[in-house]
Amino acid sequence: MIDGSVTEGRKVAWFFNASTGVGALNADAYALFDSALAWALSVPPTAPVTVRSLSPGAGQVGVFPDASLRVELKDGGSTQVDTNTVSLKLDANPATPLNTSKSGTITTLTFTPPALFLPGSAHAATVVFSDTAAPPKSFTNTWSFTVENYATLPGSFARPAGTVDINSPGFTVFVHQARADAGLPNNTQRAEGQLRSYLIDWMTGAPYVNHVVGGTPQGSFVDADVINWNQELGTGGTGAEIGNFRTTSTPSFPDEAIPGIPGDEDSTDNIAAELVTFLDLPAGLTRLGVNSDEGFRVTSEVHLRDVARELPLGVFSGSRGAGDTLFSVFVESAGLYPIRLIWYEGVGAANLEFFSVDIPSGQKLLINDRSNAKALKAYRASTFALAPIVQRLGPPPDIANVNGSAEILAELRDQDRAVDTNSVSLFFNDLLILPTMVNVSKSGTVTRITYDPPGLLPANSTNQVTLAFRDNAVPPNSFTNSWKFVVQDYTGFPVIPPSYKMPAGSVNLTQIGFSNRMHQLDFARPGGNNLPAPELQLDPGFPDPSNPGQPAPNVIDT
Ligand SMILES: [Ca+2]
Ligand SMILES: [Ca+2]
Ligand SMILES: [Ca+2]
Repeated sequence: MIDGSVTEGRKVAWFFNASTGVGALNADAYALFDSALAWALSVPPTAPVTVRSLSPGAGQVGVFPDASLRVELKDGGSTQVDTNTVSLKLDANPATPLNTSKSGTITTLTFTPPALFLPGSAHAATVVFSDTAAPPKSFTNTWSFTVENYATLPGSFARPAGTVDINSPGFTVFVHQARADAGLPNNTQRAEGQLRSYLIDWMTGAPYVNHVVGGTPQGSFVDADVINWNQELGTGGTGAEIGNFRTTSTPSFPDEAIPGIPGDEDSTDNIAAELVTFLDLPAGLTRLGVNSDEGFRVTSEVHLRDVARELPLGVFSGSRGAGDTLFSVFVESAGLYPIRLIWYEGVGAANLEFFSVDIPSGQKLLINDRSNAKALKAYRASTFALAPIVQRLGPPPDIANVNGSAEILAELRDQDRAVDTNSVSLFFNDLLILPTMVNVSKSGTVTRITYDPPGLLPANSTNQVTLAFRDNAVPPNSFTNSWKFVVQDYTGFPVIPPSYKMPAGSVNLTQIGFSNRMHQLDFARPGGNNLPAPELQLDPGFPDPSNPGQPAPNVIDT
């Protein structure tokens, strides 16, 4: 149609029923309308066979490593897909065996690759087919997709036999809540700083005070069943449930309050929580999921909380309403694996669900749902002694644009074992730094190591720091951490030459602060608010327009 409401090639029916008046219904009109619709929607004889759908989708990212390929072809108006001509290729290799089936006008091809796709790998697939025209017409479609960058959990991370208490179901939880008006940002870095007591409250210059109510010690809780937290189930909440698991879901999982929330300010905001558990994981591919408002991060590591060694498994960093993130993990061998989940919340609603996905059925199962044999079991207690960990490195690993005068920082935290502060050695760009140049101090459980490289680090230079230390186990465990950072290109920055330095003894160090010279005109400054007009105002001054030949007076109120 000329107004573009009907596209080219589409049939159009106009009809009317002259036997009824305007606005009156006639039973015959329904049949007339139905047949007109059926006629209008029937495929025109010239319509070609088409690709109706592709899975994984064209350009899709984060494709599951165990994804199958699925293609749907649709018959045309007078030509059909010749199912004997269909072939599929994956990365230039024939996709065989290819399962082909036809139902109605739809031909469906499916292929399950014999092995998992590698983490983060890119792939191209091509489907080729012909129609039943004489002569037949051939069609080729190529598309690409990228696989999820999933982690492989090494067998060495599993807890040794007998070191996990199988009578301790659930999770060890620590919850921290900053003051109600803290306005904390939503990202992993904030949550880690808040949980590890190095996020500083600018109002006090000290770490944020924890406003969580209860716990032994304060903020420390046990959650012995499943994680299905929702702030609305806490004191004063609306009781409105959220996420995949609710009282009304099948099976029923009533939402539960967040431990310690609302805190002593009656607030449900600015929360961070750490959940530690030992998951009973089968060998092979496992799919985990977190439903969160706001973000979360899941890691594994032998000595949990070590930022230098942790293995990231899944993450959502940022703000969101209750939403799912699914992530796959390849487990080398069955065992009990240490898992750390951190979760954080800014303002508004707050929730957290931790689940696995039954891969064949796609069903979501809350972790540690002991009523379901398919659910992963979680245990909260282990006698395995945790070594001291690296909790902060500066400049952070792999960061660019670092100030050329940066100091090196490493912060270690004792866990079940403590750092032997006499064992610390630091290498900078492969040179051992003299112990007298390295500052090692210990306060409580935190060992702080700093080193200030002399002078400026070269612009654009890549610098490597290696830190080695031992703990107080008998015999001691040794640890080595290396990280790199890149210095900013400061070559174009203005340089203050050494000759500008004030001669020694010429500055009175008892007179702190600034000297100010103020000048105010009682008329509009010639040249306005642009240099050099203000410089001229200060020296030599403007002529006084009302007193020719005299400099304009300074009218500042002294
Ligand atoms: Ca629970
Ligand atoms: Ca829920
Ligand atoms: Ca929120």
